[in-house]
Amino acid sequence: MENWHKEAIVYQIYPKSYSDTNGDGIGDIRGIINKLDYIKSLGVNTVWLSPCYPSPGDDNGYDISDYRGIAPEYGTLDDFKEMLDGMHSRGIRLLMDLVVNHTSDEHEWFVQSRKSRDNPYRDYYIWRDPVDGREPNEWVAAFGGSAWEYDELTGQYYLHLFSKKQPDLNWDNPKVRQEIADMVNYWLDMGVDGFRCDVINNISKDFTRPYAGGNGPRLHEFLHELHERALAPHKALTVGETWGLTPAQALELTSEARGELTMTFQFEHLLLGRVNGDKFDPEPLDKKAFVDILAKWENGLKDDSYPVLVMENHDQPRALSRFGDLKYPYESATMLAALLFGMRGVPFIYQGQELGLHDPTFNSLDEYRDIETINAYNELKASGRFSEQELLAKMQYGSRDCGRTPMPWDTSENGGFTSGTPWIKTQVDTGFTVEEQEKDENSVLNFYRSLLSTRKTEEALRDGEFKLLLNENDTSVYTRSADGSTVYVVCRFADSECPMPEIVPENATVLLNNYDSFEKTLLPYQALWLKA
Ligand code: TEU
Ligand code: CA
Repeated sequence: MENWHKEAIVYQIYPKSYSDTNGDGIGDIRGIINKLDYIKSLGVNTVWLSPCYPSPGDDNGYDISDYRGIAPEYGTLDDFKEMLDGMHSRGIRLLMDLVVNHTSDEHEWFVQSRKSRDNPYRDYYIWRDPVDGREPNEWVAAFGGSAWEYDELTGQYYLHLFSKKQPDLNWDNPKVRQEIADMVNYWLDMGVDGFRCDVINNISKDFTRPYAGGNGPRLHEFLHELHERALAPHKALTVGETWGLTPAQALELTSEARGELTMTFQFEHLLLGRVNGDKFDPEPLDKKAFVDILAKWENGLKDDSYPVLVMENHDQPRALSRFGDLKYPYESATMLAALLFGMRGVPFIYQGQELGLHDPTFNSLDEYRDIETINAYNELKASGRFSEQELLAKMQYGSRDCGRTPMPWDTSENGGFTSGTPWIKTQVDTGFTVEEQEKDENSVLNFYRSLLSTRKTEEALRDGEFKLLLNENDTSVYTRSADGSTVYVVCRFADSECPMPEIVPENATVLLNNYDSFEKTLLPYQALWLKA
């Protein structure tokens, strides 16, 4: 089906933390297979699976050592095919994670590349001579330190925008591009439906910039080529992970006529609550800006592109802890869902978000596993500016591990995630397990189910036009309209009541409500979808 992305509702699985079936403390593909009926029951029709390829695990699988295999800790290729069949027979499509800005340094290409300057794989990566005995430029890696690593053996530096175990591929080399296209075809021929494309706007570097980054001069050319060689023939869906774009740049990447990507994520609202976007530097959330930014993207992409609606993934602390209110966990988690997923675009729901999870508590550095967190802690500690307590508070605020602890399935030890020792701590809070929420009609889980089924049946909520009518004093109202039918989305983004805004029609039909009543007062964190 062409354009199936407009109907997609995506559930992201982080395999390491989903469900463990063999007691090694690591989630696995058989664990996903066991949960397929649960996934189907949510009302999603697409799964994005974070990387499950062989990897030394420096960055939990985002450092791939074999693009065509399945990590032994996750299972076998046969398990993978069984999972894919199980999804397809339930009407669920599968997006894999395409991590092609970099490989692991243990990938055979890099093992060869670093051997000698004239190795046939040398130009698969980005090697530079030292400049004045130092790094070729000032670029800094996302996980700390220089983006250049010196390699004794051949006397040159290689580029790594992430950890030094994640060398960047050289997309200017046509052989690299052909290898990637062949690999993409390999998975698509197997029946995979598309890809989430990791840091994809970095594949073409802009070396004129003072800071590390992509959006380089050949980005569009590279993406169009991949589209022609692999994606278009399979009608594959792609969603680009693209930080820091403007709506105009996003349109360029996703307009249908150009044939590059289907959609791109926009994360601008996820930078809020952080001084200059620094995840370890907290500031109070600007709630008005949260809604204004979402509206800006709705309006910016309305003509020729379909937005992505996201507030959680494996790189982010939980939305309830970031944007919600722990004194109103049900009300604020459901309000955030109604606010975001009432908009035009493809909903992305990260595992555990459907339970309204909040961040787990980390008591010491050794409870963390994430390379970014551990490196940031060590860098900040070395600066001598913070006490141990302040450092731990910073990590608790921004760590990616906040979203990576295992799914709490039931109230047994380790939440039923594993019978062994989990790879990272589990936190199981009363009321926040699948088992309990299944039984509770008024759970976040069941709210997500009704939200998603309402979205599917209301024409205006699918491709209808978005219009922001009000966003002030912690109350926002927007409409979605199609073919003469209009849905009002009304949200109270505060722990206090306020009068119902006058622009809200009085005699509307309630499609969705996180309280029992719809009267003249909007209650704390109340959210309504109303049909005029
Ligand atoms: O993330 C890219 C990215 O820029 C950030 O979201 C990242 O989490 C980090 O905070 C940068 O400071 C993608 C993946 O989602 C992430 O898990 C990987 O670690 C990263 O790429 C490298 O592959
Ligand atoms: Ca396992």
